[in-house]
Amino acid sequence: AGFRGCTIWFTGLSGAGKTSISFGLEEFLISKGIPAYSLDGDNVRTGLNKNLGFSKEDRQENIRRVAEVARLFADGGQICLCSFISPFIEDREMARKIHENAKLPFFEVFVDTPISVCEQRDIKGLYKKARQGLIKGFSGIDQEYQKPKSPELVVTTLDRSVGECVKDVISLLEQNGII
Ligand code: GGZ
Repeated sequence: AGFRGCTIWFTGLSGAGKTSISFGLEEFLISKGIPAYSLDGDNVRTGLNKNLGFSKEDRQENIRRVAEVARLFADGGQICLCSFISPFIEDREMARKIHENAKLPFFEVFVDTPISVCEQRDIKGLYKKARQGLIKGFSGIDQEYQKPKSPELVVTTLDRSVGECVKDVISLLEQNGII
């Protein structure tokens, strides 16, 4: 068989820690000689998906395109790390289906950080703006975030370092024979 790619799909609120965990994991994998690449709003919404906003329809199209790109990366032998809020169960199921149809492993990881903590951190000041009504349709504030019902892994971040969270995902990959 040999090494085949896969996709790890991080879902969670803005500021939950998805991208930090993804970058930490990417660094670990690369250091072991395992090809990995991270996709997130910062590198996808500025280019490929710059014509998309945050309505339910646009988020769905965002997730669809990202899932197709991830499938290509995974098919090319990479571990593709996707960090998107992806607030709707139906859209995450679509991403999963796209991988299942291509017989590529797909792992949904719920980065479970309470909204109160995300809002307290408010790294980019977006929660404040959402509360003020300056941003409409913000996930967890005035648009829904649907928690995963049966993700492959739940990572809690409260009182834990990024390194500890990364280890949780490494264990998942080991248990599934990916690494
Ligand atoms: C949620 C928003 C919004 C709204 C801008 N709702 O913390 P961030 O800044 O860096 O991550 C958020 C990012 C979300 O993009 P995604 O592509 O992950 O979303 S989705 O999967 O739902 O399509 C946030 C910023 O964009 N942002 N407006 N209204 N997040």
